[in-house]
Amino acid sequence: MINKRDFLKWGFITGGAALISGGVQGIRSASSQTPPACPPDIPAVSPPTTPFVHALPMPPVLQPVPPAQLDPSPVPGNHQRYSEYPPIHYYEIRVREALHSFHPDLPLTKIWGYNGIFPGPTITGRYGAPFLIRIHNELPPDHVGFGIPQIITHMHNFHTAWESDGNPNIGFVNFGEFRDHHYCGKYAGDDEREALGTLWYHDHRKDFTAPNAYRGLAGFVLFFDHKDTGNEQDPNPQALKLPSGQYDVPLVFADKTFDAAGQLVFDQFSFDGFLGDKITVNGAIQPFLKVARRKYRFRLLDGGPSRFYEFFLSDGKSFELIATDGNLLPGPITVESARVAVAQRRDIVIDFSQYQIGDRVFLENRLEQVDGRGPTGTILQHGTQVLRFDVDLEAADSPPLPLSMRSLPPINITASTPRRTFTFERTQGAWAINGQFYNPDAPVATIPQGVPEVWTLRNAGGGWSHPIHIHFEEFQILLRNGQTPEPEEIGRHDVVELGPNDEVQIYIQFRDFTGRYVMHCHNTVHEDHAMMVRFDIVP
Ligand SMILES: [Cu+2]
Repeated sequence: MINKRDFLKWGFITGGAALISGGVQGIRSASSQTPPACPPDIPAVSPPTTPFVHALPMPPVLQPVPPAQLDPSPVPGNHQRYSEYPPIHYYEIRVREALHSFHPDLPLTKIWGYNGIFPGPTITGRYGAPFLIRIHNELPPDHVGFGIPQIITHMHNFHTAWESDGNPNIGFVNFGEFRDHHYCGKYAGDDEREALGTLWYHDHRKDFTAPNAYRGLAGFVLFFDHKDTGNEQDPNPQALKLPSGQYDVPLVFADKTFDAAGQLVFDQFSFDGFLGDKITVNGAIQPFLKVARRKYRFRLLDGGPSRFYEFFLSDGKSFELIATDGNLLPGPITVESARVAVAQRRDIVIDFSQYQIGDRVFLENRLEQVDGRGPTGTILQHGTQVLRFDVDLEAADSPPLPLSMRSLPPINITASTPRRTFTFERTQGAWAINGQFYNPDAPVATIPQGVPEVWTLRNAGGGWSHPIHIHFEEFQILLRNGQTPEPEEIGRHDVVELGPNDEVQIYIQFRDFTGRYVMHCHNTVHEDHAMMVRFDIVP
């Protein structure tokens, strides 16, 4: 079950690093742990769990509340948006500590969840329908252990005015308090080519994003419009008729480590990043999903904190990539794997009609990663099976995938297009951008609204990978290491993987709203240790 290399690694992790579990701080000894039963790419301390004995959970859809319940709204900066984009729907979320079952073999785990669940309830909406969410903090104020019971919620990467964006420094919500977030529900630049479908929300509290999100503060946001309608039978001629309803399945991957009592373990003292030894899918360790012989849309999300994934079907069959970071591609791309860095989303369509009833196929992560630095670059022959599909029944299929989905907005670069360079590096044991640690009081760039820019994002090396996230607007990749991007990267993005020594050139513009936004590494441990900049958009 365990080879020498793994044992050494395991011994190092458990004996050499100070781990914090369930609010108790201390050094864990290897001898007190159950030997790992998990794949060799993961240093293990969690108790063993039986694979594929429980069904994949699906987070419930958040239901609206009567508007009167939420008036008057208290965020001053928001009032100007209300008249322009009056909310049509109102929601309320309570952030609570609760008990959660990650696996029937484990004792119940204390988590933090939006409405007390992980993943949080799925927020759904349509372009053209502004909405407001009131988020209450009901976390225990006397909390002990990793994480801080103070929250800021970021809806990643909705096109949001800055005062509702979840800026990591602004509007800490303490126990008993709430904050209203107002979402205009508009396309960036009022351009339907800029629609995003698969988004997510998560905690973004400065310095504590990694532990707070690791405790469970993450959920999906699914947005629809007249093309991506959420109805595979939609008679509207513009509708893309993508698999919908029970055949449209969001999947959030989050790796976690558990102690013998089933409580979450997190290493607060490694700035490299944190890897868990159990990969959870929608809050379950190695679940199964019964599928019909037809097409399914899966929305893959890497929920972090630090692991990158490359997903394959265990039998090597191909599938269709249809969206990157929530942006539908110009057309489906046939791929054998889907790679997701922390916070990235990849929408794929798997056609199970190629299987027979009774067949079983696994979703497998074959990307080797042995520490928080990032993937080693090796694609394993046999990776970690994270989800089993059980082909179980017949069902009517959705129409064939459309050949064309959403065209890309144009790129307009001239000799006078402003250019900026950002270098991501390790400095003094922490993480810096252009040699500076995050300073929320000083913008590194003051950017004129509506002017396209070309940014160069450089990884200064050292063997680290950084998934770089820019708030508010999506970008297109012009060049990766001097080459035009591979087909999988031609779409619009809000996170780009910056591998060791990579240099990526992007095209971006900031429209519609002025204000304070941030760019940061979404390895949330790097983010918490200062790899973030503030930029301001000015009229
Ligand atoms: Cu990083």
